[in-house]
Amino acid sequence: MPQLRPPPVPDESDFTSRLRSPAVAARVGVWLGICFAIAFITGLISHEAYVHHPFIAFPTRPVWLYRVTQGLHVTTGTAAIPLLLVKLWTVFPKLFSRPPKKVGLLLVESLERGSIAVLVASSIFQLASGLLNSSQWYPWGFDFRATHYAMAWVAIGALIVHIAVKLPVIRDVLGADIDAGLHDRESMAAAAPISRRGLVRSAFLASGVAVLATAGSTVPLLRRVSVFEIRTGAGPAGIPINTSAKHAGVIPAALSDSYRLTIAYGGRELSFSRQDLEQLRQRTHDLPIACVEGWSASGTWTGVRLRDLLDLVGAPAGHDVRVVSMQTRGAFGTTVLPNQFVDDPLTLLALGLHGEKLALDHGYPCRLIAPDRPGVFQTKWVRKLEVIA
Ligand SMILES: Nc1nc2c(c(=O)[nH]1)N[C@H]1C(S)=C(S)[C@@H](COP(=O)(O)O)O[C@H]1N2
Ligand SMILES: [Mo]
Repeated sequence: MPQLRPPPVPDESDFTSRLRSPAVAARVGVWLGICFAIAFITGLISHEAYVHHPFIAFPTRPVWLYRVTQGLHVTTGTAAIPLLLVKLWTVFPKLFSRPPKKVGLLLVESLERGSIAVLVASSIFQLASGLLNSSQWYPWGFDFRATHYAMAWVAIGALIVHIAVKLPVIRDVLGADIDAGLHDRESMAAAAPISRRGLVRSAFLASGVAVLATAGSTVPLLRRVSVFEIRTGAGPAGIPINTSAKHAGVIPAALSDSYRLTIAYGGRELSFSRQDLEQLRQRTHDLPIACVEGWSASGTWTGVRLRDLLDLVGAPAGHDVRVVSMQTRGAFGTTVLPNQFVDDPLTLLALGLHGEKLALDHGYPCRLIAPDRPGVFQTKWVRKLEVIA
């Protein structure tokens, strides 16, 4: 019987392309590092906007801050995907380098390789889970936000170790011409179909295309080239919809004549029909909806200032408010609005958008709209506002 042998494991020296050079890896790596740094910082900001800190209050101004940081987060994450693929391709032969014989060197190299393994795994996880999340696809069983946040620290930690270890090489190859050959392996002699410069430019181009294809969800001018972004601009009043009234299961309750908004503080409760709310003093403000998934849109909202409503039940400033919707399924039926948003004069219980009655899918009879707040907390189909003692 012929023996089945596994194919031989290649050696680093079997990879001969001139393109798989530290000079290429470092140039792509710089931009990858910049993307990761921006995504990390804006991710921390998003995390802060989500957790309700009793001591560090998330600011309510500028009203567009979360819109910009979250747009940057998703854009830099998207831009990083082609860069990471090219970088992994250039350094791939390293996987097959023979370990050094000396114990001291072996220890250093094990640490280095360990950190790279962690970096590669966490980077792929971050970019893949982020991409799926921004395309509103949640095929996993874990809490996306908690996992993506924890992995961000792992990735950034491993990245810092990686840069520190590679600094001498990075300095050398970035200080010289891309074709100078510093730190190249001896086997890198084969001709390549494109130049090193060509490969680096292609990586940047692919990254730019990925950005243009997604950034239309935040930058209106880019909308027409954003082929991946089909949600933006669709939806009543030109604003996309996240969770329709049908999906939330609120249509009968939202359209019912017996609809009342209840406002509760201490033992006091007042209730308002939609007509009652329309009789109160109306204000109009331009405020964005900025979804964590990266899309955002400006709206001109008309409605009752939240603070005015709370004054009617005698609630003093400085209290958080529980915003309860008619939605019974899903995680975002009830949210808590921190007091700095409650007391901000721009925070509205909106009844209209762009001069029209609020569409059912945008939260009719009324929805919350607060400045500089992640979209997910801009609760629609509100039925109760409860001042938390
Ligand atoms: N009750 C309720 N309100 C909600 C949601 C929801 O699922 N249920 N989704 C939120 C999310 S994730 C976003 S981005 C905004 C989007 O508002 P829009 O659909 O009017 O654009 O609504 C928020 N309000
Ligand atoms: Mo959202």
